[in-house]
Amino acid sequence: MEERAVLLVVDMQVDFCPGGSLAVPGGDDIIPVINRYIELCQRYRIAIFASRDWHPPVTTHFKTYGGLWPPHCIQGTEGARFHPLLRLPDKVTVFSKGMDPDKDDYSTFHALCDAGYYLDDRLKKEGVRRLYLCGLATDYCVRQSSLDALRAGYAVTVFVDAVKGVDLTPGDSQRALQEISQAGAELMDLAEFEKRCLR
Ligand code: VGL
Repeated sequence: MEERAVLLVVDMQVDFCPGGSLAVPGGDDIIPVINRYIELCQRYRIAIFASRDWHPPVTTHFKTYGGLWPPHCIQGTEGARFHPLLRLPDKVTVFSKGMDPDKDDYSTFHALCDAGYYLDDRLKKEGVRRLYLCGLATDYCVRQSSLDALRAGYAVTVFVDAVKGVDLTPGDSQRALQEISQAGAELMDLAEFEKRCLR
């Protein structure tokens, strides 16, 4: 595979997994699959980026302050950590989002890395053309990030066996995948990705 690509592991945090304060049902079931994607990407020199929800304690994103959601992924708390079974490489680049107390923000395209770059700037700087996405939640952050990536001109692949959704309304995740696919993203599973790597 010659084109420059990045694997973006979206919001695989304690609070989004069973036991957490905004658990996506079965959110931790995808961890072994994501770990396999991470291994393959490392082998084929695809850089690994990880995004995280990183909220202040008071934000209009939370129910208590007028939003949709119970408090989750509050900066510096246990719930905001990456899931302990997730095997991110030591040199993973982390992008944080949701820091604005007055806004809902689901897209990793609004996230910042420690060095102060937005995701798009960082990808452009490194000449990346394709984004592989996996993680949580299909119908929120994965959806919004995929659509923003397509709009920004990237080729986008979503790993369908490594995402899970909230489904506040039943079927939201399925509809999100359809929307992402219709917008021009490729949907792929592990077997297909393994084949692509060997090409
Ligand atoms: C998310 C629900 C609430 C996400 C964030 O990152 O997908 N979902 N907050």
